[in-house]
Amino acid sequence: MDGCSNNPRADPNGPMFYNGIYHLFYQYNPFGAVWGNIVWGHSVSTDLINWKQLKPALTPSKPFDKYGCWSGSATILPGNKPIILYTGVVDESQRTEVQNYAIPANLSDPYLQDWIKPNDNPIIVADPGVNTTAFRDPTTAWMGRDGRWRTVIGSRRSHRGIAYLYKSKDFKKWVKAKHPLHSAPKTGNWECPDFFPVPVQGTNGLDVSLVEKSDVKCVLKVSLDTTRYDYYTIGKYYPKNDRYMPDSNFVDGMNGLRLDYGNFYASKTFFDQRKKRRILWGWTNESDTRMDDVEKGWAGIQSLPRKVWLDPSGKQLLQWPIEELETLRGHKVHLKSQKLKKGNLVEVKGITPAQADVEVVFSFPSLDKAEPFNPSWAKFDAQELCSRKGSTVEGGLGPFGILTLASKNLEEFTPVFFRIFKMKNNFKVLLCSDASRSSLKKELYKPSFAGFVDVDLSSKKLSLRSLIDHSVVESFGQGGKVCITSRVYPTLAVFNDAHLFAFNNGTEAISVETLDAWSMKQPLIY
Ligand code: DQQ
Repeated sequence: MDGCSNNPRADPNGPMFYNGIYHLFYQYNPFGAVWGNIVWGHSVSTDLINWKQLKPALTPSKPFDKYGCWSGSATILPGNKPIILYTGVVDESQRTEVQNYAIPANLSDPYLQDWIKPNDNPIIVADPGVNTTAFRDPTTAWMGRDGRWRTVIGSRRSHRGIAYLYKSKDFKKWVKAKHPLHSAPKTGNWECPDFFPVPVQGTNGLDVSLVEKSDVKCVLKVSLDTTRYDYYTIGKYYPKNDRYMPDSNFVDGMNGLRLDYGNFYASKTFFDQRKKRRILWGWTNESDTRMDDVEKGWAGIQSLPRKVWLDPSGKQLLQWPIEELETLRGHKVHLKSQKLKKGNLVEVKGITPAQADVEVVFSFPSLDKAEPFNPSWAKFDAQELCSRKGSTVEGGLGPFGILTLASKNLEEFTPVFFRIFKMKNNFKVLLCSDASRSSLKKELYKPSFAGFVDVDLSSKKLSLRSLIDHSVVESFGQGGKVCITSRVYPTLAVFNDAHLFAFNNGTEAISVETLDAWSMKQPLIY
């Protein structure tokens, strides 16, 4: 799938909290449902739920951004002054990329509707030897203890992905650091890098200026245009030589950890000073065709805002939908201690399944019946395994989970489920969000997205939360250890004809310990 062919609303850009208002900018084509004419769309909110759409903040108009205002970030400078760093495309044939800045025209306008792109732009052009067509997406800048600003720009040299580090004393004159912040062979272009600190303990977020602190870990996320997924490593930033090193148990590139195992790309975080948390947004692109998008007149949505922090194990990040989403919860139903034998299907009635929030805890009496993991499957990644095993192929322990956006007679359904495999010395837990049966429509991308959940099964419990909203199912396995976003386009399971079930197709009976499901109200988009 080429996500780039249909991203009129795409990468989140420059998220920030400023004077009581949340700002979200995004890559946007104001003239159509396909990618092109890229401007910075702009929306504001006081609660991250209801959004007011404003006129675009940045549009191509100057020689330094004539062919596109591409992705970038916001930084709040001392004196409480926001500034945007973004990529400008300066010529069409060569697609030369440069970095520009923009500042609010009127700091007393609470919405910061007008932005000035001063004429001393561009402020960063590619140094000799740097690939000018892969030189983009500057990060939120931070000031080191030496008083110099730093920003990271994504790039590549041949197949080596590179995060260039640029430094400045005044935010205007930038110099490339001696070494990149980080780079890795055979990973391809690094789009939309994101670099931020996380406390070793607790769920709070930190301002990016704290990357130098000794008691924090740092996260480097890159978006790989070869696979169009977002990968991250966790490690340390070494101020002495201005480099980031992933800890030894992390790998760069496509074999590394993913923020989301589904439709989720070009993501970006920001530090929310208001609630001392770090919030992540990703671009959830469409899985329908370009023609469908033209017909709909739009394409591309933002994921739900997610709080992100370090798992106590230090081995991965955790993500959870921001608590404000719970204000949209309406009518609730609750199931308890519901036993599901092989083949059982229980409908969750009394809520609106096309727009719902579902939280489930499953339990099982033992792990004995877990299906042995065939060594020949070792060559499969989670997605391949999910597409072979699916939700209907009988297993030992699992598949069990929920069927979202299901039509009455199950002609269509998007199952989100676990399968547990027995390995030599431990277990492998697969979480799938399988779009393969999601729609009777043929020309759709219907992947069996999946990830492996690193979980201790001694409690014999697994938990799942899925947020369902017509064409999107965003799932969080085991408290946000594995997140999967699927875009699906049912033809029968729509509005009041959509159903929600809990199911088990494993030989071991399992129990729905608790299931809470809410109808979700519509936020205001105005
Ligand atoms: N989208 C932008 C680029 C970025 C890409 C262009 C990622 O700045 O690298 O619309 O989706």
